[in-house]
Amino acid sequence: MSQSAFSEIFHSYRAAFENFLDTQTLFLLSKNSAPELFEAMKYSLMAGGKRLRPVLALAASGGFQVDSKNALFLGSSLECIHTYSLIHDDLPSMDNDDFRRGMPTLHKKFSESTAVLAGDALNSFAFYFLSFVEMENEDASLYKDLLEILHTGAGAPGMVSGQIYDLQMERENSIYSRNGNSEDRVGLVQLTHRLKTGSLIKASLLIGNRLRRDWRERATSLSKYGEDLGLLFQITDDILDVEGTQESLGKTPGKDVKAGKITYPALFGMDRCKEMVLDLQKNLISLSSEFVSTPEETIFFQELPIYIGQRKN
Ligand code: GRG
Repeated sequence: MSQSAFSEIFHSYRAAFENFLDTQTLFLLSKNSAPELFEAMKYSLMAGGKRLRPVLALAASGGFQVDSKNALFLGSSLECIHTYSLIHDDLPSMDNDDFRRGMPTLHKKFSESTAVLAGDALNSFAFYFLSFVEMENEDASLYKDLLEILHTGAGAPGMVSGQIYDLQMERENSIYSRNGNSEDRVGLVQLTHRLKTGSLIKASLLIGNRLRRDWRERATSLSKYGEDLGLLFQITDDILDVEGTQESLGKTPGKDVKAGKITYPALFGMDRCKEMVLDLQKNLISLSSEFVSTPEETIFFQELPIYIGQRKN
């Protein structure tokens, strides 16, 4: 197994999604939005992220072995949610960031009110895009399940509550460091990570998987894989915040430390965090054997944890 075979698969999924975004998704956004709103959404969507969530949905749905149009619509939903969360997270009332994906943040480029509204619109488009998924066979619970997975990952049960905990931790950090015992702090950081970042990553896998006929058999192990992958992603993100540069990250590094956030490196130290990365990678590789069924899936899901743990942005 090699990272280059993985890289080829990842890039082919990503290229398919970029093409879909350019042709289908942007067309639907522009057709249904005021010009300034469209320009703002397009600015952030097309700023060039890794497209990890659409790639995960495509991979979990079976890649190109099946008709990928449905998975690409799901990818559009996920990328719209992800982009809206970054736009809102960067606002002065939240993380107050000037750079994202190597470019000025949306509220810096346009205005704060436009950034709030572009985020709102992207969130709503995400749910609209589910309506373009075509039902195959008689699958009466398909749309209910897609809506539920997206809401659970992106909404109050997932990402939005994670963001609230994150802001709360930042606000109350001095209280926690003075009064909270270390178990409370570890618990809160784990919960925040699981919800803020992990829940949308897990939802990306589960929503793609829901397109398959054998979705029921794979859901439990894929869900465990998604949880560990989310944790791996976030610990790596915390490490990058300490070790990364503005150039490689495309955003301001060192913000967590400056804000006095209780992160994984702050709690456990860098050495232990790097060990955790290795442990999670091993565990993920072993978990993947519970659900993969083709050589392409084996390469993708075994090598993905290495890619996530070694990423530079
Ligand atoms: C505003 C409701 C709301 C939620 C915000 C996602 C999030 C919650 C905040 C972003 C803060 C942050 C940097 C979290 C770390 C994990 C993360 C989501 C990183 C960015 O994701 P990537 O690396 O970004 O996939 P690209 O640019 O590659 O798409």
